[in-house]
Amino acid sequence: MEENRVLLITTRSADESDKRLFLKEREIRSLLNTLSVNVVFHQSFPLRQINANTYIGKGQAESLSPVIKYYEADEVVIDAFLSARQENNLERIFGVPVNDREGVILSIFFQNAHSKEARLQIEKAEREYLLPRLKNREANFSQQRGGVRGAKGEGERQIELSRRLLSSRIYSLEREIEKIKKIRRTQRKKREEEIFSFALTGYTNAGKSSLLRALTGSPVLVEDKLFATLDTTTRKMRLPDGIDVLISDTVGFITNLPHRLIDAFSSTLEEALSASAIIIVSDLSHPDALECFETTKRTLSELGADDKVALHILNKTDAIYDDLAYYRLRNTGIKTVECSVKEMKGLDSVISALSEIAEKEYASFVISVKNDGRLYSSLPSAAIVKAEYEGEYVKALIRVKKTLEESVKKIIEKIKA
Ligand SMILES: Nc1nc2c(ncn2[C@@H]2O[C@H](COP(=O)(O)OP(=O)(O)OP(=O)(O)O)[C@@H](O)[C@H]2O)c(=O)[nH]1
Ligand SMILES: [Mg+2]
Repeated sequence: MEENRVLLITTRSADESDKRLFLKEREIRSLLNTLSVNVVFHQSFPLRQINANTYIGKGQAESLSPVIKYYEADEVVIDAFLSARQENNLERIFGVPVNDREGVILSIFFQNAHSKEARLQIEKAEREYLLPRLKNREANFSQQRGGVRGAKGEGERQIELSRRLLSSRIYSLEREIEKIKKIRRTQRKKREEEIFSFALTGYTNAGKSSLLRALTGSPVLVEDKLFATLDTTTRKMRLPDGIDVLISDTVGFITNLPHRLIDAFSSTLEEALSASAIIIVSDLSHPDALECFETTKRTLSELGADDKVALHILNKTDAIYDDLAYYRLRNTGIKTVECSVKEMKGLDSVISALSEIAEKEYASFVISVKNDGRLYSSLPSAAIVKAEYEGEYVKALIRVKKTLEESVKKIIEKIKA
């Protein structure tokens, strides 16, 4: 399929530094790259004031019309959040569909959503985004064409639906998502009691999935793409001291992640963030690793999960971009370890940090009971760390989550009785 030809507009406010601007442009380009569109022209405008009708100045917008024709652009992408009105007016001036940052991120999510739950969530977010824009799009483009939003043709089909249909679909999606959430919550509650769990969080492309794969040896999708992971993937891992823990990997964060998407992914995020401990993964090869870390912390705090952050993993030590950022990231006050998943270096320090955190939640005690098999049939095998036989007795080292200590001790009393 031919790539869509995109004209990209970025803006610069008076207080933005060159570096910030460079990073912003780099990021929107890598987002567009993830969608495999072809940026045929890029225009950066100074932004003194946001125009309520056209976001950028009307004159600025009009000056681009001939450029769009010359480059035969199929669409315009602007790295900003537009209101439906601004988008509508710009589309009329440009004569081609206009997409904003949210539209771009939504399309990536749409492209990368594989599980049923992720698809439901992204469909809901997309429909909510389209709702106020529906009329405009129908009026502006009676002839539908492709575009960032329509990379899969799905955008077009949705535009054809009436507003009413859209609303009722959003309602039924909400109900379906709620049902899945309930099931997840019940399953989770049971699991939480028994096993310690970690959640890997961090900026998109930091290497969360790579880490999960390296630590657990299970096949997980790793890609040099933004938002490669949208689902929460959970894997079991046995720590060297014999404790089994769960590790989850989930959707990455990004600066200016539209709130609608955080909401949309609340069900998968909730799953990850309910972990016993949260790990932040930083990417040392990112030109603005510090800002990525801040964004992650901010997002976690908006989600009410920042108090669970127990470990900071600095990944990609093989490709450190900025020594000062590296220094600062090592001194955030959070327990920090470093690694390169690519070179398989430092993983042992990651594992010992995980052990140290998990161990605190476990209680160990030695018991001596009759060797009649009842110990093994009454307790989960993972709870029995070591057993020595002394005549008709067995002496065992028991280790369980502190939350289970009382009930396990009661079971042992019964065995003894
Ligand atoms: N140089 C280097 N690259 C790495 C390292 N670890 C992971 N990567 C690469 O970073 C890219 C992103 O890795 P992922 O594991 O998919 O990142 P993620 O955090 O899961 O990303 P999302 O799912 O998109 O949020 C891939 O191309 C990896 O091969 C590392 O230690 N060094
Ligand atoms: Mg991932």
